[in-house]
Amino acid sequence: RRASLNLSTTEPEPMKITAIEAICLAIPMKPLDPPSPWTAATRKQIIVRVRTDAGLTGVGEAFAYGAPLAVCNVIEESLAPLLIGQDPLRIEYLADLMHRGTMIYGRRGLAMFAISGVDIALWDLLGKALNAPVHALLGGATRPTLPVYASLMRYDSPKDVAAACKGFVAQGFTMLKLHQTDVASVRAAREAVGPSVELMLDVNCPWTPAEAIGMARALEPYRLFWFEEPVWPPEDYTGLAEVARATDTPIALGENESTLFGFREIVERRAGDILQPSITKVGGITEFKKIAALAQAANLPIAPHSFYFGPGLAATLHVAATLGGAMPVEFPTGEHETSFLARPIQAHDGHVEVPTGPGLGVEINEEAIRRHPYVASTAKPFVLT
Ligand code: SMN
Ligand code: MG
Repeated sequence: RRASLNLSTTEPEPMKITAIEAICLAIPMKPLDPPSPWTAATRKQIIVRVRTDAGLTGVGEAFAYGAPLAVCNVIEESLAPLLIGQDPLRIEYLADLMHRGTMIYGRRGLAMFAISGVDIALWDLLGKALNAPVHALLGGATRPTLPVYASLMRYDSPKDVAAACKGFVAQGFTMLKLHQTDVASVRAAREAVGPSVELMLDVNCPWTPAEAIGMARALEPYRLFWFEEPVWPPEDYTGLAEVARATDTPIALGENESTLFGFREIVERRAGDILQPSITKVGGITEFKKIAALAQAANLPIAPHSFYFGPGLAATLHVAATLGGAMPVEFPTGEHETSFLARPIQAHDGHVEVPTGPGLGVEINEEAIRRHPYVASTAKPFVLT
């Protein structure tokens, strides 16, 4: 059977999707030094596989925070029946089917995470079918490597933050993002790394706009590269716009928003300075590229959210490679006991190579699937604020 784009009615039958699998994993993290209260939650991972009658399989990644079984259920019970029997290469059409099929309970959150995972797998499949890397299908990479920043977990004290920062700088990172919510930790980080390392602060939505403005001012001496999601709730774009106007520090936001229309809201309200769409949450590669065009028209930079280790990180790199611009891609810190990629994506000197193989250019480590099936009782949810 031909594995190529086929829109003609006289050509042989196009390939068909035969199965969609969502695989929930719970892979413990290797201990961090200093330790972080967040490592337990990072064990929960989801791999998506789209199988076809041509023998080709696409792989994707979905994220779920505390509810991976729910995301896997949306994929297997709700999305798979829509897609099985369809031509996998008609991605726009299939994305539209998935968006409409989950409309009444989706649009943002777990159902959109599910769509994202399937969409990423469809792009991997398209690349494999055409023997081309995903970035080539999106218009080509602007460069072979991308700058990344080390995204630190949360630590228990300013002393631990300083030690962690020193460790990541020693590994070659020149940009670090903290997940602390206090000024003392930022001061300790700046003292530990000196003036030439860029520091970002991600507080995950704790404050009123007035409190956030107070914090932004208190943090100004430490010259943050950006201040991420300072306002509760994340979708208070009016409040975020107030904070953005009141400080010279760039405000970054968007990892909790989904879809082109969600980002249109952010852009229209001028809610911040740097957009952070997340490929496993916004609707996958298909939706991300539309958001990228919107950002370009609004003249706002994108610094992709990607606290991902597998196909989700690879997908981010392929799209980010086509964007150009100076913003770094998020690179997660911490390491699973068994990587779920056969060859884990690695950073060198603060950069990551854009994968070059067909599709996403990554391969799943089957051993991780065998050894670490999801076990609900051992996993604690993220507590962000
Ligand atoms: C984040 C959230 C949860 C876990 C790790 C990191 C974060 C980000 O908001 O990646 O920006
Ligand atoms: Mg964040």
